[in-house]
Amino acid sequence: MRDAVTTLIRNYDSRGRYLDQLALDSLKGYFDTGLARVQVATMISAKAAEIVKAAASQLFETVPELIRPGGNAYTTRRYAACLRDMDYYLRYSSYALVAGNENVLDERVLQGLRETYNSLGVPIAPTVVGIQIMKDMVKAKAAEAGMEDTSFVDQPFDHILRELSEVSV
Ligand SMILES: CCC1=C(C)/C(=C/C2=NC(=C\c3[nH]c(/C=C4\NC(=O)[C@H](C)[C@H]4CC)c(C)c3CCC(=O)O)/C(CCC(=O)O)=C2C)NC1=O
Repeated sequence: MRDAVTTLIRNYDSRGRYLDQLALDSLKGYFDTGLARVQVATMISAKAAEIVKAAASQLFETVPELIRPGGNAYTTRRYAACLRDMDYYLRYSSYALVAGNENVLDERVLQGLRETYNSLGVPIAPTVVGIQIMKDMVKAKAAEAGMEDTSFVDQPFDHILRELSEVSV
């Protein structure tokens, strides 16, 4: 698992170089958003259950077939599995936000995920919609809490969306 600082140092060390201006600018960007990253992660921790529940109901309103007979989230077990997956995406996104790096998502969440979903018939397009809804909710809550620039919140969510859909978002 890596973060913004270790990734950068690793990069420079592999070339035997001192940190240059580019490196220091990128570190400055990370530290400048550091407090905001922790604030958003704290907000996510406090409101995770609420966010997952609200995002799931919005998803099921948008794609009602999912919870009808024959839908992948139909039956209590699969409904619960779907909400649990959404909770995974939210929790690991909060880690990646603090780390300022998406490596934790690659290692812990995304590895083999498409294959698992395909073999179980879990549809990827609505999963993407669900993650997008959570991203928008987190950003809206951060803005409500008075945060002016919430653009850094996009990074982990967009990373998952990109990897899942394998198209640029
Ligand atoms: C921490 C990393 C991690 C991830 C990401 C993860 C995902 C994950 N989701 C699964 C299943 C599932 N995932 C879903 C999700 C959905 N179905 C839908 O229609 C919706 C679109 C969507 C919710 C948004 C469902 C319904 C299942 C159960 C499928 C089945 O067993 O038939 C499974 C198969 C095993 C199981 O049921 O637990 C895995 C491994 N597991 C992990 O350990």
